Amino acid sequence: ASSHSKEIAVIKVPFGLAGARNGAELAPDELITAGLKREILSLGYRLNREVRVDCPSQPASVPARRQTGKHLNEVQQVSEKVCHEVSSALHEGVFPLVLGGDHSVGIGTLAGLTAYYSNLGVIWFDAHADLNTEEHSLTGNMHGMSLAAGLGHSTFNLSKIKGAGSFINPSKLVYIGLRDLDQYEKEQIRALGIRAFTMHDIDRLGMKQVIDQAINIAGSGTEGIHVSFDMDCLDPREAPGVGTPVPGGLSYREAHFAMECLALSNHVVSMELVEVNPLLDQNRHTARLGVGLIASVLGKTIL
Ligand code: EXY
Ligand code: MN
Ligand code: MN
Ligand code: MN
Repeated sequence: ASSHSKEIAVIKVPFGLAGARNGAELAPDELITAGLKREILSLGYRLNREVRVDCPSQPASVPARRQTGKHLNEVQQVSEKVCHEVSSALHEGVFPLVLGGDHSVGIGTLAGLTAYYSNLGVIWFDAHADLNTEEHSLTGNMHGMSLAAGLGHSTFNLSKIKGAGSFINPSKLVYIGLRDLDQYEKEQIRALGIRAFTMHDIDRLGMKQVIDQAINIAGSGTEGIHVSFDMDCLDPREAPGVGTPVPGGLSYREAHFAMECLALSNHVVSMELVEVNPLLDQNRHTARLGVGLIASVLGKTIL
């Protein structure tokens, strides 16, 4: 599967229990309402299927001890279902497009990708590094632990998910848009040598240099690039409808330009878009922006 495979599986994951506030569970429907399917079809893709992963909305029990991550059981259930849907699509040659949900949905996406790919590049667009372990997290919110799970650093990690393959290689992982890191996450990025383009780097180098280097790192010698797109990478003036906004983010054109370059690279094999929060949005603005960014990754051009 790659972005030239003209079949897409839309995998909706209405799960928000691992975020900082309610609302991300409403995002998949909001993105559909904002015109996602129309965009996909007008780009010449076939909608192979539209799956809605059944997600718990109320915790089955009192939240687990903070040290285990809040709502661990629910995150684990959702991760296994998402893993199954993503890996099924890949095995059929269909491009998986995962619609979160909070960013804990990314654990299941990575699990499903590693079921199929053993050497995957990942570009993680985010204000945050999502590298906390249960032990180091200051909040216990598992949307801040997705990459620790993908790399195998947290207790709950890919090895606990039925069907997942091996961990993500940190040397093939690239961040874009970071600006809100916990001390432990900073230490981890340095210790692991993860390529991290912070907002400072984007200011200094410009998005063209940043995305070219990111594609080079994640796309050279790998089977393809997974784009994990947390909408809070954008500036809150562009994307107000996110659960954990941080000032000083990507502009509208920086984000679209990055997506357009990814499309031109022909290396993108899957995408997820997470953390849209319709309850905090203004006139569906953030959802519509998310749809536009997906269209750009799928090859929409201005002319
Ligand atoms: N680092 C903070 C935490 O661990 O709670 C904030 C994480 C926000 C995560 C958002 C989804 O990217
Ligand atoms: Mn995130
Ligand atoms: Mn984030
Ligand atoms: Mn290449």
